[in-house]
Amino acid sequence: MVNVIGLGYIGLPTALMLAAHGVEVVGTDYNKELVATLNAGKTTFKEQGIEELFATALQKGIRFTTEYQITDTYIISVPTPYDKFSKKVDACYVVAAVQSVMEVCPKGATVVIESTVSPGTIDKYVRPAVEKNGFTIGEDIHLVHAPERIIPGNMVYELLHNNRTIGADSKQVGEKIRALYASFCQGQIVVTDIRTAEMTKVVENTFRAVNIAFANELAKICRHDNMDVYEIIRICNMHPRVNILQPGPGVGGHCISVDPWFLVGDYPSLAKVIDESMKTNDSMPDFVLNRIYEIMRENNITDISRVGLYGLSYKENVDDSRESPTIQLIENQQRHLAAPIKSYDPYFEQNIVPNQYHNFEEFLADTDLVVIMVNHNQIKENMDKLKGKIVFDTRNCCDLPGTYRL
Ligand code: SAJ
Repeated sequence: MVNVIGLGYIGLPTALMLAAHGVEVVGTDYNKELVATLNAGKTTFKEQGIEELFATALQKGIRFTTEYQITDTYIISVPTPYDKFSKKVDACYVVAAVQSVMEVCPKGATVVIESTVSPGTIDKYVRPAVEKNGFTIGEDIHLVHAPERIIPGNMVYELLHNNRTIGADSKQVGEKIRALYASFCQGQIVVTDIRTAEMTKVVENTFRAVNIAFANELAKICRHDNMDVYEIIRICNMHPRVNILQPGPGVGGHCISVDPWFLVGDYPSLAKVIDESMKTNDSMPDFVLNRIYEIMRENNITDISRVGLYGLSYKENVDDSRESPTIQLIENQQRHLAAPIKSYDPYFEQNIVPNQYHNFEEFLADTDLVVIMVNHNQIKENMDKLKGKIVFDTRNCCDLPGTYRL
């Protein structure tokens, strides 16, 4: 039996996937409400294909509880927050989960850590906590790091098809866990050591952050001299060895906007390109805000209450607002003591920001300048409703004539 600890964005789909493929699974989370919701047969977030997967896993007997189970395999997928000032990862939840496992696990159990951690975290924090407990690593308990790679919006497909990395102290334990993941994962599963696995995860997200920053920097350069960044990227990408990403209003989510800071925090004098890239990405909500003021001036809009931000999530077609550029923009704008700009997002029924609308038509009726912050399918399918409005499209998804871009 596998006990999956932490039933959030990664733990829940992983637990469901294992169960759906015939592995006996118990999911544990300390949040009673979350466990009650799952036990009532409801999922806790929206994601393509998750309902069907949930139904199959329930059929196969998955259970949810707040208790840690006595078993030989644990998968830990608890959050790893980071300190915004020191830029260092806080492994407290991971360590606490490992400590709770040690209270119940039999000798020789394997603990797989899926949570993203900065390189060296397991050596620095997890091993000492285990040893302090009198456990001998490799005998009483085995540690494994199996970082997740799935992308919100396409999690179910990616769980099945992505290649994976397993970091373990011994080949034998690595192979055992490889076999467990191979119960559902159709991609290649590489077995390596723990430190390497930790580093690969952070490097993957850093690669993407640096490349998005490059696109964002190009957008700023092109804006400065009135060039079309999208046309330039499109043409450059026709070169066989060039593949530039898309500029945007900023980088959100709990991965790409966070993980690269771990490297900056740990290697401040070495991680220069990464540091500058992160700063470039972080500057984008302000860049958008300045551009809004510019477009308002150009169109004689003097009242910010006639401006509306479409999209509060960090990217298209997800209900995840972690590190959302729109929320950062609203927070920055409010520092200027103005009333908060109105916003609307079909994925958020509850208020998450002040002056949030819950009806698309009402939002449009009260808005002269629509700022597309997120290219949800809803807006792409309703572009005709923006006719007659001034549109500032930060995602390059609107082809109405006169649309302003980054
Ligand atoms: N973005 C751009 N321009 C682009 C691509 C993305 O501005 O060309 C923005 C998005 O709008 C969003 C942010 O970047 O705000 C990040 O979005 P994303 O779709 O690139 O990635 P995430 O954060 O949803 O998921 C990433 C993935 N990592 C990589 O692609 C290397 C995913 O595979 C990881 O599992 C996940 O981080 C994670 O949990 O680490």
